[in-house]
Amino acid sequence: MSARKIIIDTDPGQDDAVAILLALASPEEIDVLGITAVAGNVPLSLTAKNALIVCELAGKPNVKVFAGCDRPMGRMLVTAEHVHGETGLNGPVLPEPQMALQEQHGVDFIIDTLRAHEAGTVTLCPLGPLTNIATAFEKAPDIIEKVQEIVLMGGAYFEVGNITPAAEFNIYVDPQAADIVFKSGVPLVVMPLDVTHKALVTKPRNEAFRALGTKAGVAVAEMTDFFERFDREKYGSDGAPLHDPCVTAYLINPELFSGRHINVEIETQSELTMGMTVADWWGVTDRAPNALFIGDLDADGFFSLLSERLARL
Ligand SMILES: [Ca+2]
Repeated sequence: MSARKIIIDTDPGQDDAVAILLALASPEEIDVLGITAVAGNVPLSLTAKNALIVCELAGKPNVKVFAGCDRPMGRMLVTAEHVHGETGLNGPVLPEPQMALQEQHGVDFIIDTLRAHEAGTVTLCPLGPLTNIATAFEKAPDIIEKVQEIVLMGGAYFEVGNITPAAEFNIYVDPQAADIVFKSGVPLVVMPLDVTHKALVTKPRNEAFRALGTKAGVAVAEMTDFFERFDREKYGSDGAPLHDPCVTAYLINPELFSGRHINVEIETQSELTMGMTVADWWGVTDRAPNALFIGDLDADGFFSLLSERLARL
């Protein structure tokens, strides 16, 4: 089987960084056509720069990186420095990037790439708010039916919310964009908090990253050291959840994950529950399924895949 062509849409973010490293370390399964940055965890100027830093950390300076939208479609930008630090990549000391951003806007790159490829051959992998994807769909509706699949991190059902009591961060930041994507008809695979909170970097798992002794392995260990403090205080958990790498791990080995094909709708009206993913996990409505909503993973398999691949960088 040839490598799956993907566009990574991202707001790095330490866990985005690990997701990107995993993709770039896995050329047999994943062909990264480009990376588009979006405002989210930190403002766009930083997410775009961080995407460059991560490509260089991976030793892949030829990856094309584009800046996309700098704010959500209909709301003020909400960021998460309280989780990720001022730069979004706090933890390791990484050099200023030598690579330059591409001149084209990230949204136009998404549109042109889908138009240039045969239908059903390009997968979109959003790891942040869905602003770039929804903006591309609004600007060029002809591309929607060309998308093979969208595999995204966002939402929650059993874990409910992490930025408000009702909403997960990526969906909350741009619920309007999420609504467009979830109603688009494109096959969706969703990695909600329900599964990502099971991908915990425990101490032995973090030591395994550090023990790789490579630049990337040590940087990943230092990144998780940084945001682990936040999660330990907030959830009292054993370690930090690696949200976004669930997306790229799924592309490499979907058998690590299990879920249900269900209807998922986005709350866009109520301020109290804004950005909630209303997931019909129990099948209590007759609304048509629109997403494979993941609920569980083989955590040990996930972390051994991650260590094995990071060792290559
Ligand atoms: Ca992210």
